[in-house]
Amino acid sequence: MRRLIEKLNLNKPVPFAWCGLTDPRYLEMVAEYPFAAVSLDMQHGFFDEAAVQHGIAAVAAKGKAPLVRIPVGRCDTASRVMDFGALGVIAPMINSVEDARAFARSVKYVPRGERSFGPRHAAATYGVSIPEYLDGIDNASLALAMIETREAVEVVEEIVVVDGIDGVLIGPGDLSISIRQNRIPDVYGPESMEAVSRIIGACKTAGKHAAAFALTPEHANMLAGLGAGLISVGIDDTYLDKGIASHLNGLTFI
Ligand code: 3PY
Ligand code: MG
Repeated sequence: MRRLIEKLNLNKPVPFAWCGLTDPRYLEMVAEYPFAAVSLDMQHGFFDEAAVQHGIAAVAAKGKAPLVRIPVGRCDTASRVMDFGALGVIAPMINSVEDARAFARSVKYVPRGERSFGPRHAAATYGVSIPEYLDGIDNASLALAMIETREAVEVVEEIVVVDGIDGVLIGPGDLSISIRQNRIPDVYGPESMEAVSRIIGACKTAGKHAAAFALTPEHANMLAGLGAGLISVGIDDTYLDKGIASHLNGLTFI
């Protein structure tokens, strides 16, 4: 388990899974696929704190990095899921430098932040001592600020340089809603692509990670080509739809 405390290698694009369904056995099965990480969604998925605790343990037990998307504005939850053993936190709707600073402070310990001391469960998750955990976690953990509004794109260069922010994660649905002022998302549609390039460019310039959400392999490949490093591919619905559909497609009697 010790190797998980090491930073994810994001020098080349890697896929990660995006889960809103909470059953730990399901999460173990997802984690067995070649994903570098599995993210557990408390914003739009079913994860509450108890489910996140069990989900983190299930993902870590499979040797994959557990990431958690917290609800909007919940820096207290960011610290808590780190204490449960998350290796990264994804914060939705980071729209300003102030939002980014508050988020980063909740994920990192002093001197970079103000995460409160309570790491015994997290250290145990990785089979390391508390001093080892305290020594390694701020470097290993990922504080990813979601950039998903026009307002955020306008200050993305300032957000990415905030100390403790390890990178950003593009939320293409909300980004398109904000840019087009239309509640029906146009994920990676033409009106979003200038913002997407600007976000990835800002990360490259600052030496921070560019992560992104994708529903299809086509979008994931496009993002890898633009220089994104950590790219989610699909969600529970698509994992299940494609799997079930492929079984039913083979039947001769329906
Ligand atoms: C978005 O596309 O807005 C997201 O937050 C992805 O879940
Ligand atoms: Mg969103």
